[in-house]
Amino acid sequence: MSKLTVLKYPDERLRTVAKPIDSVDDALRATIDDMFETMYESQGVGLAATQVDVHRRLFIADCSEDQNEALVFINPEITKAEGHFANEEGCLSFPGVYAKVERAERITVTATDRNGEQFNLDAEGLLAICIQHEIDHLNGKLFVDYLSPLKQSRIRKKLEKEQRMNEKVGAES
Ligand code: GNR
Ligand code: NI
Repeated sequence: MSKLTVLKYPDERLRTVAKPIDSVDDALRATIDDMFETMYESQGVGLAATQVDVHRRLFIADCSEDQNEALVFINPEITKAEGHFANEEGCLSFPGVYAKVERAERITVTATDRNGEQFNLDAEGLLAICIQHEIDHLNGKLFVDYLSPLKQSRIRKKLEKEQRMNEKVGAES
């Protein structure tokens, strides 16, 4: 297993629309294992393949307290969405950025798991938010897209500045 690099906003590759997966094989399972290592090491509750520059319809999530409820979603589709709910979100592609986003409160999702079996899942709370956030990633959509242009431009400037500073530190050491 190896930790993967997470693309950071405003990297244009985060805008790629991911392609459906037609077979679940060992190579895909190896990518899934690397994604779990990356997500757990980064203290994330979800990670979309798009974020690690793999443009296939796949994401993982673990919204449990003890990091022991690993979920894999291949070719996910939301089949039912009810209610509205605004919650503070973060994203591993936006270090240190948090913003309130409105989502559906309860959803039903259908997807394929790491063994190639189809399943349905009803979700609410953080898991429901996370699933909607991850499916957005697979469509090239980011949580800041829901914010005002002013907030988006502030976030872009802040992250661009931080990345310039990180590059400078990297070059010096
Ligand atoms: O780790 C994450 N936390 C989070 C918190 C609120 C709403 C969504 C998320 S997902 C995020 C990890 C991530 O960037 N997934 O794409
Ligand atoms: Ni994210």
